[in-house]
Amino acid sequence: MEPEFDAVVIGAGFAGLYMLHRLRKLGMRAVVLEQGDGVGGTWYWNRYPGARCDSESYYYCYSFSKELEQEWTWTERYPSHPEIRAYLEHVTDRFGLREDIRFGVRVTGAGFDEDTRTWTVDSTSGELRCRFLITAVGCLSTANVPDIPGLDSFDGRWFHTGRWPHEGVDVRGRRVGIVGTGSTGIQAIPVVAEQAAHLTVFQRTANYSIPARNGPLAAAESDAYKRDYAEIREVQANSTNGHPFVVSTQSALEPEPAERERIYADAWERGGLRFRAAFSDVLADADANETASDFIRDRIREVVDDPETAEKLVPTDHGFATKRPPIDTHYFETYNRDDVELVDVRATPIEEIVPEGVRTSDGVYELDDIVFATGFDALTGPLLGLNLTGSDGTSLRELWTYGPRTYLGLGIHGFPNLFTITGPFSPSVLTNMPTSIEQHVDWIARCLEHLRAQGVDRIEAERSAEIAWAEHTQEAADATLLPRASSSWYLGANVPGKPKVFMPYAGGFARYTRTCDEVATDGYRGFVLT
Ligand code: N01
Repeated sequence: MEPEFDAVVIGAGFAGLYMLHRLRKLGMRAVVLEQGDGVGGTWYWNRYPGARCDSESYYYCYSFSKELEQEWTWTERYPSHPEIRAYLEHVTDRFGLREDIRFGVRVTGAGFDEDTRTWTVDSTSGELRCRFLITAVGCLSTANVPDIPGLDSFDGRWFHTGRWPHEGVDVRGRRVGIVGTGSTGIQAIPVVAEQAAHLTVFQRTANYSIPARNGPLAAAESDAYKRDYAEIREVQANSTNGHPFVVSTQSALEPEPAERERIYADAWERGGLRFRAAFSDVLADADANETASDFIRDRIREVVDDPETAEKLVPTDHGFATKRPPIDTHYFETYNRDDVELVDVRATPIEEIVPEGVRTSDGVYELDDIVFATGFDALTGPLLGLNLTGSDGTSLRELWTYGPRTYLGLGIHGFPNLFTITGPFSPSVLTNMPTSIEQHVDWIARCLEHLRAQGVDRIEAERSAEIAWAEHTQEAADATLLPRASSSWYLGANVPGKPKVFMPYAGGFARYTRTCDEVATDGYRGFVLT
């Protein structure tokens, strides 16, 4: 008996929406299950103060529709979280997707049945069956709340930035503590400092950050982007990271120090993630990286008035951009305020949470609100949370006890007819996400079309292909400085007990795309089609 759906997609963020659109175009019966009450995925949940994208708006968007590109106009250089949601709402209605999305439905488990070659998906609204299961659950959607003793005893309120209350949080007149200084903390800290009576920042690892230089997008700029989209998309497609900027071909060690300083200063003035493209080898050569790291360290010392605070904020245990680099609006300047205090919790660790606040080895910090900007169980967390069971009854959790294994980040041996959009071992978080998402969705759509044309209804990654891909992924990471940052969430180091495996594919977006295309052209080499 045919299942009721050809495909079930889990998640209605950038990935799920575009996947649904493509499935519809293929004439497939498809449904999206979304646990939130609206579209947006990551952007549905991350509504903390200051949340906006670090990619620039003109390319943090879909490219599949030329009409959409022309009709939507962004208002700022970096899109704020409400504007991204408004864009995705627009896309949902523009392409008539809403009727096939079931909101407020959480997937609680799914298993593959070999006899019928179908997936049975269990959810909070019941069970359904489908031929293909497609995860569009994002890479950074499972909140990581640290297991600090005593949290239940806290008399005040506490929040995780990735599950921010939709009605907002009024911190006026309150003593707030923020734990974490990653991209999220660095965005939230200056905004919360403006509003709260007092802010205490609990920092474990000092971080590099580049000024975002956000501002309104003038009509002339928007018009120019719209005119140049064909060229912009071409640059993205041929890039290492899906961003439309070209990485310099010059080594950071080539120019005289004064000239190198001038190049960094220009990049600092332009702001944003493209700072790391100032030289070719910032992420490949430790000495080159040190020049960028030193430049930023000097800027921190220049901006922060109190030398002791400045030294606490200067990163020394990893090189610039070996962890995901944040960008900011007045982050370091915030520490010049009298009502902001920095606590180095590596020197004086958090021991427990008490009714009055946070107790470190140095004493109690009295607080009314605690904000955990402590990140995510990245990449594997959202997939493991689905409780998937493969063809022989093995759970994904068991299979990945020692870390993830995938083929191209798209398929998993033992889990036939499952596609994982931006899964582990694909470029995902090292790239501009919508670019990687579109590439995966297009590849999956092409694959499904191929299966139909061949009259087959089962596809499974080969174990040998998975092993070879894991080796290649490790080699690609080892060719960069990225695995050297031992506290990085790329490695899973932020979640206690998580296996340390470098999870994103660091070999470059263009190279990865070529590999995926070759695999398809070779009749889906490394997959078994039956
Ligand atoms: O999370 P993080 P994030 N005690 O893991 C600290 C994307 N993003 O939400 O570095 C004390 O980077 C932890 O310390 P350490 C982006 O890809 C995008 O900030 O592990 N501290 C770190 O300082 C980003 O990289 C955008 O030593 C603890 C912080 O909490 C990714 O999301 C905006 C702790 C967590 O930093 C994740 O960023 C925001 C503990 N027990 C995020 N546990 C845009 O593009 C953790 N920490 C808009």
